[in-house]
Amino acid sequence: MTAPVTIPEYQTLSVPIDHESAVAYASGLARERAADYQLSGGLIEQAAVVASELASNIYKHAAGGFLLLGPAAPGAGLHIWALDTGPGMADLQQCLVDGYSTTGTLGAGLGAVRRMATDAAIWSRPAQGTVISARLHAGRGGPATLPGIDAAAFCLAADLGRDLSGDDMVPGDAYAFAEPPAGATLLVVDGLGHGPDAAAAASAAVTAFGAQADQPLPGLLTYLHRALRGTRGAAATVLRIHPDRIDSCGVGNISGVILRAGRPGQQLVGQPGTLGVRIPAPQVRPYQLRAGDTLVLFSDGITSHWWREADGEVLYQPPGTLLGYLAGWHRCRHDDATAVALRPTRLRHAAD
Ligand SMILES: [Mn+2]
Repeated sequence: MTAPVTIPEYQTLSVPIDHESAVAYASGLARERAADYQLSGGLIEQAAVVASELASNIYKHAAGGFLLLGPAAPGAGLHIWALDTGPGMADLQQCLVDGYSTTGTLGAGLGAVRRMATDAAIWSRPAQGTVISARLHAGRGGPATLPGIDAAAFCLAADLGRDLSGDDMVPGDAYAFAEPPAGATLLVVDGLGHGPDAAAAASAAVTAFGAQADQPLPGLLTYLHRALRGTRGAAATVLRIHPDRIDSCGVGNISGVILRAGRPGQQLVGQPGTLGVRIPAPQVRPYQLRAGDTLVLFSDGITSHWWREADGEVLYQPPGTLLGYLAGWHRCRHDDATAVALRPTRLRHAAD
């Protein structure tokens, strides 16, 4: 018997729906995680029903797929993704209406998902597959943090096979949000390599970030660098969200891209270096992020320049379905994979 593994709060769990028993397993796991993420009573049961409907959908109608379960970051709540590589759905709006179904129970299941989730969205392409993103938030109207910004995130551990000890399934990546008076701040970190030593470096960065997130970004990155001495080291980017721009400061291979009007606009530029080992004098770079733009930060467990292969339509997707697409179609399974997407939903700066 292996020792129970402590799941970091930022970790997203992946459940392959490859057998009928996976439906009950996914539902039970959603119930557990919903409690971990401060959902209460009725919402815990609703999370279990949503996971059960989505998983049984995949089992009955898709050639193969999986559920992702993680925090509805930032803030309290559960984010469930259903990803399948089946034929896709011809008419999405119809599929979200109870009673409509192309193949038996599909429509009814999705209607229940839409009613029970705080928000639910679907992206589907014939012959490619389907992403369903469903979030259950503790409060009405979504997360209390990051007002005016739709945000989503996942952090998946490398999938190295079934024979590993539990520790190897802890991600060597991490992300964290903080809301200091200086402005909402985000960390994405990738501990070198994968496995327990990478996880220790990533976790040390999250702890240090929580303690000093109110610092100016160069000071914050330098603090993280010192906190990671003695660890294996990490790549990391810290972002601060201002009303009229986003400031970014990072070392190593955390990538970022801003999608504007369905096209990849700017890519975020970092500096060479490794936190905990050697970093240059940190530089802050400002970027414009307008209402409707989407900023995606991601570790190297997501294929670089994924937007070049993406169907143009997917680049317009909101953070939930966009990240589901990345996790389903652009993830390198042998490495930990983290992505965070931010989209301002209203104008935050009158002059812009
Ligand atoms: Mn990596």
